[in-house]
Amino acid sequence: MLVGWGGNNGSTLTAGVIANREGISWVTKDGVQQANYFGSLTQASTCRVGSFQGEEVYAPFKSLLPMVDPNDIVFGGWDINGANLADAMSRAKVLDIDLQKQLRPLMEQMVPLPGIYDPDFIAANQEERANNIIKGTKKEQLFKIVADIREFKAKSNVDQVVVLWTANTERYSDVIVGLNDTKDNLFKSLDRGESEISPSTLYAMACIHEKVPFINGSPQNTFVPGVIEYAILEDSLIGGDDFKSGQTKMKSVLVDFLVGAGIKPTSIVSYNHLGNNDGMNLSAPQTFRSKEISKSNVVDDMVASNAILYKQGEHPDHVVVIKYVPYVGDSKRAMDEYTSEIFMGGKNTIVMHNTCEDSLLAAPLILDLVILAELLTRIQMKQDQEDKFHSFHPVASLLSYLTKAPLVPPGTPVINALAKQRAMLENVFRACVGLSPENNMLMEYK
Ligand code: NAI
Ligand code: DG6
Repeated sequence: MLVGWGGNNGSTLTAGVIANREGISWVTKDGVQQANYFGSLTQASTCRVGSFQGEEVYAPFKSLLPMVDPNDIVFGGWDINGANLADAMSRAKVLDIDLQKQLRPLMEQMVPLPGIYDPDFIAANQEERANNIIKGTKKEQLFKIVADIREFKAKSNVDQVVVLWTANTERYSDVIVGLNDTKDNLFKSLDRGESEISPSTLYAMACIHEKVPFINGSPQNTFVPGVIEYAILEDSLIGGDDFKSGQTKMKSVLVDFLVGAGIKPTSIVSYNHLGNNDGMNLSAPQTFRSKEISKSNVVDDMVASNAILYKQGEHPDHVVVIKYVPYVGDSKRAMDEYTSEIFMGGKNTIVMHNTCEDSLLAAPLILDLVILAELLTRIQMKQDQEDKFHSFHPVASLLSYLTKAPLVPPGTPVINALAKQRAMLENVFRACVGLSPENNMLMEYK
């Protein structure tokens, strides 16, 4: 169930999964295009499983462990706008028209449930869109979401529901002692109808209540301390924050490479412009601030790893700019300049320009997050001294590869370097099938 189902990401993912399931192809000016899952870690990447007679052997990532097949996913969800998914797809202007025409009859009947709308948390420019909303107090809104989840599960007959937030970026909630700092205070605040409880926090609480995994694909602090405590007490999976689709993914590779090579990045300047509804919402200072925070902390672990290059507390200049340019629509432009100090006082400047449909990058990540979250609820572990198996910690740090600001259990290091994040996932999966972690020593050839 997607929160923000009728948005660009929600409609693009739904369309993409249906197109794959139905084996749809469509005509473009470059020829016939077949539906695929490019960009999805689970569906389109492979893992090395060993070597045989000098040949490296790779297996599809999705075949390592029993994972949900996208064809078996039933979509549902909420949106504060009542457009059906066919109209939402056409409003998004992401997919080719020949594909849209084929998908329309399969998507017209899909209509989002009313969502929780609070104009204080998203940009004022979203007001016109809000025509499908849940009325009532905060507590009534939360329990309407609970009822929606139960009804969806019963009607669709699925084994498990996973909820993922791909709705508009909210402003940060204030974290205040007595308000949302503990689970008990959060519930008391809910009873009082405190205005500082955001819609995304209400959806998260409803999911924890139902023990349904909840993933936050946007940058805001949905997971205030009271929510994290609630999830831990209920052992209900939460993951986030903010899909890591393009610019940040490059950053978490490039800076890792530079710092790992003994080169010192001293200035990182990242510009974006885009013209979709996400860009319009981010044009307000408070929502932009949420995104600025999640995009800015992504090199901290790499910088901290090299005390030869950086003194204690030293950090490269890091600036993030996002501008709304309606004409470019979903086709986001990301421009980055990395300046580094090299040998003997020299300077090295790398400049990158990336143009891509933002939602075509994000949709496969959503699929991965949902499939992996469901899988993580089925894996159990125990250490030598423990007598019983238990689930992983409910704060799902294993989803870090897919998020810009990985949510990790309290007291756990945050890893942003992309290769380390992938290795964590891959090695845990290998362990589940009795393979040792990939150490890249290649001792068999030494
Ligand atoms: P969008 O604006 O097209 O879609 C968001 C949808 O959420 C809209 O249909 C809106 O009506 C709905 N909505 C807003 N508040 C809601 C609420 N409280 N309950 C239910 N529905 C609500 O945006 P898009 O492009 O789909 O992006 C979605 C989110 O994903 C944004 O927060 C964006 O920042 C984040 N994101 C997107 C990435 C990408 O590459 N596309 C990458 C990283 C994050
Ligand atoms: C402009 O920054 C819009 C955002 O929603 C981004 O598209 C999104 O956060 C993706 O960011 P990145 O850094 O992963 O490309």
